Amino acid sequence: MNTPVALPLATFSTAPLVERIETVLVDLPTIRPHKLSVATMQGQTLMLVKITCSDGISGFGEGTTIGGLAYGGESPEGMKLAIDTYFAPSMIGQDASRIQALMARVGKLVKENRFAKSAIETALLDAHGKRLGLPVSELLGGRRRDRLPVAWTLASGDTARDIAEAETMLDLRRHNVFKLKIGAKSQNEDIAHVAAIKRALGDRAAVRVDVNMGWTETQAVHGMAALADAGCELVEQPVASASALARLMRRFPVALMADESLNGPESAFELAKAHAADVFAVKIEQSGGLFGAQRVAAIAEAAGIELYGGTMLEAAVSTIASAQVFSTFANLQWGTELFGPLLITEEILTTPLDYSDFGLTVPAGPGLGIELDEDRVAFFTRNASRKSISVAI
Ligand code: MUC
Ligand code: MG
Repeated sequence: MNTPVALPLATFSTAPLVERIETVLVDLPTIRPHKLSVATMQGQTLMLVKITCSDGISGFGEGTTIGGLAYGGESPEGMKLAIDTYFAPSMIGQDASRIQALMARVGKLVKENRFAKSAIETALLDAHGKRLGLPVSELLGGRRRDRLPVAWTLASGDTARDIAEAETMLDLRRHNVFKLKIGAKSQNEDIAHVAAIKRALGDRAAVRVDVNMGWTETQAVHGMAALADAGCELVEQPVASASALARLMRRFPVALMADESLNGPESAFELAKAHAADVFAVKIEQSGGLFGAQRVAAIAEAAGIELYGGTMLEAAVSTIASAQVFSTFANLQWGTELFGPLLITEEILTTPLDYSDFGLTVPAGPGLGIELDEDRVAFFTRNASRKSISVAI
């Protein structure tokens, strides 16, 4: 029989420890008002977090919402407060390289706050990737693709302007899949808007809609039939309730996608059990992080549900964290909508992301593989006193 051997203490003493956690709010303008059924966005606020470790390595994470608290229970300001007050004290001094163990520790102390958890986990993965000289995708099991298709959202609120915007995107070869935000106007106006855009673009582009829970179930029955007739290929979260989603399934020749109903692996399991979606819009923030997003994808694959890489209209940090994990999915049948950085007027990276040929290149450098422009971030950081974190890497 083998005698158990105690591991030498030195094994643990060299582990990089979490030394400092800093958060800032960064307010950035959008290129135009972005109109959803829940809010009209004139800008986006990023909650950026920087984790510095005892080996001198640091990583960045990002949390965003849509229209402050209009979309869900977390706001950028709330994430900052939660991280400063509750996450940070529980993480300081802990091993930064045992990311799943550290997130489990945080999970015991912080029950909800999935968006803040996603930002923290991203920062830990960014740091660890830099430490090991590997992209985050490789820490998550390895990427299966280096490029991701990227849809664009038409949400100016004006049909002619949306058509002109789509034509520009097609000319630039930046996007050929368009998601239309509807649900704020009357249903007849919305259907006419979608039909006009699909008629103008024809076979040159795919048209999908996101109702952001704006319809009742009876409205959805009429609306989905009309959207299918108009040539729309997918309807995202037309109603709020998961049971209503299940009742709408397979009644119309148009795919049904869950977004707001999908809040991490447990909800993915419930939606799969109820046959409530053809497609899951996986988002790292709603999933509570990158590992959570992989668990959601695994449940979808087991249930025969197709996958789409969603966004909370994040800027570069969280967009690339999403890209790193989406690149590991076995299937990504509906592509992604990782266009957030393009909705913002400001470039906050030293080297811009590669959006070309209707897709986004997943960076190949260590960690997230991006570098923040310190001066640009400091300039847009909230507070006149410029109490910004250092963003140098
Ligand atoms: C959502 O509900 O999907 C994604 C694209 C967009 O314009 O809004 C987001 C949120
Ligand atoms: Mg949505």
